[in-house]
Amino acid sequence: MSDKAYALFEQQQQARGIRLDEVKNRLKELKIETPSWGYGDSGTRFKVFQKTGVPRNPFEKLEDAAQVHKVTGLCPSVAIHIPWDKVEDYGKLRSHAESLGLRIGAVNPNLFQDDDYMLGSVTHTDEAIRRKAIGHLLECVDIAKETGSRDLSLWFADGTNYPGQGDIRRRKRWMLDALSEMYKALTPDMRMLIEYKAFEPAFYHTDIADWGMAYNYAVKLGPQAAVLVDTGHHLPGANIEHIVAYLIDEQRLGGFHFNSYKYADDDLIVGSVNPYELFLIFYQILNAANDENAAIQSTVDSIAYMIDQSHNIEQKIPAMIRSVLNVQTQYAKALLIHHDEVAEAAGRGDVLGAEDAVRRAFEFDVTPLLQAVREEQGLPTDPMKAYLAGSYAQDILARGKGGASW
Ligand code: PSV
Ligand code: MN
Ligand code: MN
Repeated sequence: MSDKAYALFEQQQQARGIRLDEVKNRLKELKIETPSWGYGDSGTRFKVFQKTGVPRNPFEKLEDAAQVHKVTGLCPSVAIHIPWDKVEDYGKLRSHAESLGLRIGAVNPNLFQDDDYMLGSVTHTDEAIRRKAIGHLLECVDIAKETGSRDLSLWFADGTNYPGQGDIRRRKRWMLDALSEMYKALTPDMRMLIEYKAFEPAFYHTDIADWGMAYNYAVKLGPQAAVLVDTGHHLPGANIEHIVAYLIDEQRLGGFHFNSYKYADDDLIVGSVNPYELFLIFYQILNAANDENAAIQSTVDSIAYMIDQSHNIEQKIPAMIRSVLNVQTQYAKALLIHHDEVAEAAGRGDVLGAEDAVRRAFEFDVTPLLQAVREEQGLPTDPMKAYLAGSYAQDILARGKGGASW
């Protein structure tokens, strides 16, 4: 993209009263965490495809993640999943991350892959199994202390397939018991992010099925608990932006797991089918960032943006680069919304004018802006091209097949 294209873009935005210096600063501050499990082999319940060059251990997953950060400048932290990323010495894993210019991000417990958990983990009727599950949650808090992680992201597969299979109200209380025990173990700067999911793997009821249930647990637990919105976990037609705005206003939006889906949660590349939804999510966040209430601003500032995708058929590192670039693009577009214009039109009752003021920002091509920002940051102007032109993709083939998988 030429300087001419940027000059034109600048002129257009200045004429609209958009402060590009502020937009650029915000873009430089955007951080998106990538998941260790997005670099390993994964699949559907029908098959896990084994790819050549996939990382063989958590250390190599970090090395792959470092490549994404190197070309995008957007991804300085990596979420881990225990026991998939279990190592003997977490201090060593942390140092390895630091040597690559990264840090370890959210710690994700795994309460869904042990045979004991077939009928539930923290909501199992058998007390011994509930204890085992709580033990794992506490182990993850200890790991977070060693890795220096602020967030523990919690997703529970617990639920039932048939009416009568479980006592929903008793399970609700067991869930709260487990979360409360974990909450007490947190250090003051840690957070518990509670994820919800409408269905799958349980198909009749899921113990934390929607944002309201996650919110209720968070409120009962205390200020260090918040809701984690996984964009793929809603029933079709859900207005995710509304949920986002509501949770921010209640100061309980802790973070996102970004991905996209067409029919149901399937961890596809974020923004690949519904970029406007992603843009509208950022619209709500940026609208709240202007709130005069400092507590709301600080909620916005501490939102953890994370990718949660397992790439089945895609090349893993390019798929992750594509994902974070899609997030950056929609964020950049949302930064072009003129909030006063929207408010002014809405105040006049001008429905179409207000909608137009939001949508217009989405319609700008932000390529010249992103290229200018990358140039200022000393990053490649085309991160995907830069990665593909390098030798890393070739070099890792030496790892062979049969890498880490879930
Ligand atoms: C399962 O739906 C899931 O995709 C959840 O979103 C979790 O966050 C993720 O797996 C990792 O445990
Ligand atoms: Mn998730
Ligand atoms: Mn999911």
